[in-house]
Amino acid sequence: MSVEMKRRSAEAALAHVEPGMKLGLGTGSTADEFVKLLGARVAAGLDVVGVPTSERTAALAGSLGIRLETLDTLPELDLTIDGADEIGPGLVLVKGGGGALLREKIVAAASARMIVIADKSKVVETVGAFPLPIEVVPFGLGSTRLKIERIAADLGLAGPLALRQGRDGAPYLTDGGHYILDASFRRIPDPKALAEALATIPGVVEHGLFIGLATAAVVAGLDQIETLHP
Ligand code: ABF
Repeated sequence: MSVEMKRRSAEAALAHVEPGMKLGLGTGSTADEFVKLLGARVAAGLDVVGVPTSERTAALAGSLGIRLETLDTLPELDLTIDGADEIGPGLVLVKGGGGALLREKIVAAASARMIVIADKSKVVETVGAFPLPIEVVPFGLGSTRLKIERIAADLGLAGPLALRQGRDGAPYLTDGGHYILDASFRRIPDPKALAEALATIPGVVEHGLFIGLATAAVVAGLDQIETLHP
């Protein structure tokens, strides 16, 4: 997606921000566009406070003068704006390509509303073409991987689980110090069943299926912006 389309989607979401709001700030290149636009509004006098979903977003938002808090001081937020890797029917999302899924989900769950910003290419009929990020504890990786393969097989899903690598060739570490397995199931016809099954595995910290969290998605096409609802 062009930066221009990301910006237009972010601009449309910015229209939902009101003075005094407590905002969840997403992660990723589209969320970055939102944070930059928000920073400009804050510089012009808008009074809001943000809770970032990653160290990366915290650094960007802080550099733009956006006042930041945590969920310890602000346990309930008004609105979270975040990107997505896939947007399926009912606004079931796949997220976590940027590695921030755990904090993104905690922040989204703490928010009264979540608006997803994306371009039209992220909208899919069935989620799963984008490999599903599954955040796992490093301890017991082999056992956790086997359990994921087995519960997936029970649901008729199969595909490689790739341990995400960092730039240095070592396993990628999330902000929480966990690994990510990227599961290439290609199609996930029943995301709810998979989400429930993954939640039963002790070594799985979280997964990138966001179900029942997004309240709207602002999707930028080439020449129009569409708002989707669950
Ligand atoms: C975050 O950023 C993630 O959950 C998702 O993986 C990613 C989308 O990135 P981009 O906006 O750069 O496509 O929202």
